[in-house]
Amino acid sequence: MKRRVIIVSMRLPVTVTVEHGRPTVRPSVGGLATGLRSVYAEDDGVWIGWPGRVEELDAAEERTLREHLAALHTVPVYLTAHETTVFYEGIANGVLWPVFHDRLDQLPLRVHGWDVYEQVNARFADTVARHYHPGDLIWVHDYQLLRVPAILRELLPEARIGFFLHIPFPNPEIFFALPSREWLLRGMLGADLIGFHTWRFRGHFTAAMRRLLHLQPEREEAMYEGRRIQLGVFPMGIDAAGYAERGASPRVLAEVARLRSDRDVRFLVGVDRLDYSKGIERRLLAFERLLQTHPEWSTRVRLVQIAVPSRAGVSAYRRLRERVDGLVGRINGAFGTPRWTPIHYMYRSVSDDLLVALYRAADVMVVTPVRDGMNLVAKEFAASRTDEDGVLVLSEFAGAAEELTDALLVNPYDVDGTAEAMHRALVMPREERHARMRALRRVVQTNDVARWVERFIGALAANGASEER
Ligand code: GDG
Repeated sequence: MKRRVIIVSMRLPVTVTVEHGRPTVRPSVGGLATGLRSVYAEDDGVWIGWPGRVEELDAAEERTLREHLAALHTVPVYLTAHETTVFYEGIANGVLWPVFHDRLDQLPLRVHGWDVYEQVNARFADTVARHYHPGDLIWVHDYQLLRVPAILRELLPEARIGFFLHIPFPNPEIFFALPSREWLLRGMLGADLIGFHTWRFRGHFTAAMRRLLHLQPEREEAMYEGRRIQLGVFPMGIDAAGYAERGASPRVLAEVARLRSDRDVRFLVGVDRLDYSKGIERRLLAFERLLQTHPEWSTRVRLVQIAVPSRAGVSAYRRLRERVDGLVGRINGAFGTPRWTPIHYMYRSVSDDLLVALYRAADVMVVTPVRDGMNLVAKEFAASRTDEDGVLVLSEFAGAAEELTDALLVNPYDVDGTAEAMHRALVMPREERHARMRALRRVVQTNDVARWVERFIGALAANGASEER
């Protein structure tokens, strides 16, 4: 029998806008929303999350918003302005994000706000409890909600609770820097199933359990407070068929033709949120190095870098933006000519069609994060390439590297080595490009987002039976 699923994530899969006091709600098309639509929208399930900052609404407007959201099977959890600052920007994005991405240098000197973190997590858990019917499966997502499983376990001792971490779980030596490390770990352990993108992250997690809680977890499960907890590896996929269809559509191909109107200029493409985990600065330096060491590429190659504005309320992100602006200006100033600009830099998001057109136009896609849970951009690139062409340069430090072994794998800290990989990708013979791309496409097609959802829900519903690949 199919069981109802309650999804719990920081953000709802909708975009809310308020114009002239009238709230409107549109479903968003992100990977998670697409993959999970089949479980929350079609089977009477529900998705609980934050609709984003909505202006102050009066009671009638709030009711309208709630009705719109209910029609999309979603339930809002609101944050006050103070909570947005302390919980979301302060703790989640200012403390947990850097630590989980190995960036202790980004930690504020004094960390405070754990009480607000607990308070917001408790509100999420309360909302879940209000919508819960016995037999439902609860699936909690990500680092903003690490305490939700434990709070829910108190409220609903019998419930089946799954937790998936979308970002890396760091090496315990780094995790231990968190003042509230034990409390956070115990938060996750409220779940019956804890999922990670990779074997490595799961290994870090079990090591932290051993050293901090003196537990003896096995590789795939652990006993904790008399309960058996499954520890699973579920590398997230994408809507591969959707990207293939868009990639082959006449609109996108027309855009590709416009982008590639100058046949003599080769294209490198990078697409990231502007985040220090994405390795954008070293990528720009590697591109500069390519122009220095291989001057034959001068005027014959360009890097199109999309940097999507992100977390501008956190000072580390504002500083990063200034550094990237400076680097782009310096490199273009040093190498540009009246008819050629080496780096085309866009600090904004682009439409889905333009995004896929860039994937299709790229001779080389450069995905070089210094740390990344998975990285869906790398997978979307491969899925879009129905022409079976294009080379992926991929960081060893992206979770995706465990699966996409036919990419040119690079160490993003090795700027010279990354520059050489860019060169190698640009001169790679056609046969080799096709062979590698075919292999990449097989992986993303087989392990798509629908399969990811099936595997996680299957393991959660299986009452403890292991669902390892
Ligand atoms: C977290 C983890 C993990 C980007 N620019 C535009 C645009 N995008 C879309 C991409 C892709 C998504 O945003 C970015 O996903 P990533 O996986 O690359 O990165 P994070 O946002 O950091 O996601 C990550 C992921 O969670 C899932 O578990 O893989 O490691 O950090 O889907 O297509 N979309 C459009 N315009 C843009 O300009 N339309």
